[in-house]
This record gives sequence, C-alpha cells and structure tokens, in this order.
Amino acid sequence: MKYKLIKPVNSNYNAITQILINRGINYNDIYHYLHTTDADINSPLELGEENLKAAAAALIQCIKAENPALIVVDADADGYTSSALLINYLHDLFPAWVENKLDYFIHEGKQHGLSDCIEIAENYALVLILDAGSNDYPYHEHLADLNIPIIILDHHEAEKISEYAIVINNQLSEYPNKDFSGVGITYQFCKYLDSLLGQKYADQYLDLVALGLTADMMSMRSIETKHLILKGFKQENIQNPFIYSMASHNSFSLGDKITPMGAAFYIAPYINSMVRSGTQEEKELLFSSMLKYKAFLKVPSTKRGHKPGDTERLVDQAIRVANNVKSRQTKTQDEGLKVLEHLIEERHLLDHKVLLLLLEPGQVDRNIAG
Ligand SMILES: [Mn+2]
Repeated sequence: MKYKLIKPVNSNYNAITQILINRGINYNDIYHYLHTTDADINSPLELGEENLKAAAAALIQCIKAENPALIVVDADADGYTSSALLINYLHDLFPAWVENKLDYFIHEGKQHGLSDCIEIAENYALVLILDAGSNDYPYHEHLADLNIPIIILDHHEAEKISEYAIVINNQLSEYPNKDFSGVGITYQFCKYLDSLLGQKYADQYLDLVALGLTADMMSMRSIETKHLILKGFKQENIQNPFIYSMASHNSFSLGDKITPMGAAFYIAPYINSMVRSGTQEEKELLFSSMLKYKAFLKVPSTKRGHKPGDTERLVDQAIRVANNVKSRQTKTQDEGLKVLEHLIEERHLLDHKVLLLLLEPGQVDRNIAG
C-alpha cells in the first residue's frame, strides 16, 4: 500500500496531538480545543446589535398584535433544524400564538428562500426566512412595499446586506465564527431573545443545534462549533422527539451515544432523503415530529395491518415513514447507478478521467440526478 504522511511524525507528540496538528490545530491551542467550555460560545451581540434589536422588535410586535407570521423552512437538515428550533422556542413563550398564528412553508423541491412562496408570503404580517434568503433582494423589496417586515437568520455569503430586510448573518457581520450554520444563527437569535425576556429556553434545543451543524458539515476546527456539537449530542441534551426517537430506533448503528459521525450517517441522511424523495405530506410529517407540541399527538395509524380507528404517535409514524423513504431512495439510487454503469460499459468510457453522461428524461429518477 502506498501512503503519504500529511506531516512527519514527531516522536514528542502523542497520537491525539499528532492528529490534531495534522488537522490544522496549533500546538498551543490543543489543550483549549480538547477542553472547550460554554465560554467558547460567542455572544449573540457579535451578530450585530442593531439588527438583533430590530428583529426582536418586529417579532414581538407581531405576536402582541396577534398577527399571523410565516416561517420559510429551508430544504435540508440545517433548514429543518433551524425552523424547528425557532418554532419550539417560541412555543415555550407564546404557545397560543404559535399554534394559531404561526405557519410554516415547506418547499416542494430544492428551492430556497421566497422564490416559490412570495404570493403566500403576502398574506402575512411578518415573514421569517431561516438558513437562506440573504440575497433574495427583489422579493425583500416587494414585501417591504407591502409593509411586511422580513427577518432573515442565515449563514450564506451574499453580495450585500439587504436594505429591505432585517438580516442576521455571521458572514455579513463581525461574528468571529464563520463555520456556523443556519441553526447556529437561529440558536443565537433565541439566546438574544432569552436575554431580553429574562428567560432560558434556548439551551433546551442544543440537540437540534448539534444535528444542524453536523448535517451542514460545519468545520469542527471552529472551537465554538465543536463545543456546541459535542454538547448538543450529550445524552442529557437529547430531547427533541425526532432526534430522541431516531437515536433509539437506530441504536444498533449509533451505539448508546450519539457521536457527530453517527449523526452524520444515521440521522441527517434520513432528513435529506426525505427532502429529496419524500412527498409533500411525508415532509410535513417529518418536520412536525421535530415540534414538541405536535410530535406526541395521536394520529390515525398507517402501520401495515392497522385496524380502522387505530392510532399511533406522530413521531413514531414519522420515523417509520422516514425509514421507508430512505429505503425507497436507496433503491432508486441503486437502479440509477445500474443504468449509468451499463452506459459506461456499453460506450467503453472507462479510459476517460471525467465522465459526463447526457441522460434522456426519466432515464434516472430526477430526485437523485445531479
Ligand atoms: Mn445551512
């Protein structure tokens, strides 16, 4: 076997030190890296106090007036965890408003932001876009013309800060951690609301933070990100109904503890396959299972062999459906791969370094192509 060392082995280092140095951690930072604390979580104010204030004011005003608001749920695991975190958090504070006035929009395909829901958004007094939306400039202006404020909690790079939306974004502010995803920004926004309201609800959602950061593949070299991922996956912080049930259901693969690797292989892919291959109804079901006030509702059973009138917990149904969708996706993926392998063999393409295959529509399921 041929291999090349990233760096020469230093006999003064133990294995952990050598590995961390190879991964780009400075020797002097290793002790700190291995012993992170809550002091490594940045202050939400680093995201920009003006914008945080404006966002909190717009949100509180909407709730006080009992006006309707819309959350746009981004189409991946970071987007789902971001939106679930905010809805759960607000439900702790304002349950009646959340249950009656707060709607969420789940994209049908892989769209982001307002492109497929701008007309729906016009019916609300406030629109929140999580894990997306920073550069939807024309849509911001359109809603601003209608006097509808927009709050964006995002981590994607954008050309500029929109003049027509309240943008909270670590890439567009002085926030020191750039390896932070939508759910991290949402968590920080809730921490800020906690500080305004004298509450401590945000820290109940650390498992969602850990899952979103992991699924979005944020670098563990960031001390804040690493701290929140390890803290969020601690046994005592596994509280979200979806994550808790996934962990028990997949305990054979995950072991008795969720590790970042375990979450990346045995939890996040179930959300992503659902987003890609699930029906609209199935996606709604999965997202609902992340909401504390919906997850334990009794719903009509869809279990094989169920009798009329049988019920089950929403979260149990969601986990079963997520498993089915995942196997369905793996099957289509395998079938698609067979089609490609056949084409490659038939056309003797293996001598090329890069292969680009032009497919007829329908030759490979469109949800797995690309
Ligand atoms: Mn994201």
